[in-house]
Amino acid sequence: MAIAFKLSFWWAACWVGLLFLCFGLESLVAAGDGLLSNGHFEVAPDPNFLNATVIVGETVLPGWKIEGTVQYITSGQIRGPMAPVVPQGRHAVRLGNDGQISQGIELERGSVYALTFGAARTCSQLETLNVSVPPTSGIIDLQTRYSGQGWDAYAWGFRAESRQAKLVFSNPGMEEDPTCGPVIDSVAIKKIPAPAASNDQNLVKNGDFELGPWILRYSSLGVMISPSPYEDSLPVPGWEVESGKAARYIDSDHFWVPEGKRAIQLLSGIDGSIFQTIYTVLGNTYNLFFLLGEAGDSCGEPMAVMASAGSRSQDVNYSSSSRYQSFNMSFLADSEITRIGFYSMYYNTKIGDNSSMCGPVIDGVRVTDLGHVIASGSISGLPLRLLCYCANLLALVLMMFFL
Ligand SMILES: [Ca+2]
Repeated sequence: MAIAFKLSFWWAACWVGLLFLCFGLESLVAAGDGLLSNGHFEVAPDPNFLNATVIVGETVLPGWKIEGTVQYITSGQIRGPMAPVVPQGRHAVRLGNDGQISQGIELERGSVYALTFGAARTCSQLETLNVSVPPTSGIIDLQTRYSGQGWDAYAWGFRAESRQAKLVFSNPGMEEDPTCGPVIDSVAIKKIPAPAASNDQNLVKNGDFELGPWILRYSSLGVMISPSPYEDSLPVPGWEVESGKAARYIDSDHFWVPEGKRAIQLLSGIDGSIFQTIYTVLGNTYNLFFLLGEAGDSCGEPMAVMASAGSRSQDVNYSSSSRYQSFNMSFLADSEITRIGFYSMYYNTKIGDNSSMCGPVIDGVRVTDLGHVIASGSISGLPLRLLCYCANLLALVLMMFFL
């Protein structure tokens, strides 16, 4: 009798534990690297909670909480010029007026994370997408379509302020047609390790671009890196994107990458330039080394980049004789902080596909300190200040002699 009671007690305890576990999983998903819970939206809501395509009910879409007008999009279901694109699989969601989807995620407090998601605009050219993990938020500009497939994957970085957080996508726009608005698909997350500290061999952090956001495995579009105001939580650590356009983060599974598995492709001329600031010693000479290549994506030539370091800049042409070439450029530091930057000299598109943007690839960026070197390099290593001091001393002695 006592044994039977004990067994029933343990069974009951197990059931209660399981219930709590299920409830916890539904409301909060531990964010390992990869897709979020129902991040591809392929697990559909019960058809009884769909009014045509509009989702009716806050918690009927598995994994997500819904607010405002949110449509559940099925590939091929809506036809015509405003037909939304489904980036991956058969299903996606579209955020209409005041539309919002959210999911609880578990993070490591203080760590940097990058979200990757597919997004497309539908009706208006001015569509934007709000992404936030409170208290941090950002706006993704969907005005430019970088690929001819009608959608792009984007990355957005943030620093985790708490262990339990909420990821929110929302549509900040108000359209005449309440069902207009951005489409979202394939939401993934990746914890971004801190880049190794710069050293004498290389003052550039993450110069090989190996640290960066999750790349969707099925996608050959890379991931767009947009300008971000948060310097300490960049999706490609160390590297910032300037102006209003984006640069494309690419992987060796889908593109030619000069070194390792990741690199960056420059698009959009000066509007999509990337840069990094490094600490330098005033008056020292440095060498900037980098690899310039093509992505193997049938990009129309010519391709060239403008490389800059401090006040020095140089245009470098890509030659199709090899997949990539290496370049060196020396520069004199005229400040204790020097900006290293690259941008594409042309607005390239793919051969036979003017709607797909492409461009040169940068990888393996290294800056090394050469010390004090006279401009010609003929008195290599002799300290400039010592020379000036000797010249001044000689002038003083001569003056005293003649007076
Ligand atoms: Ca690389």
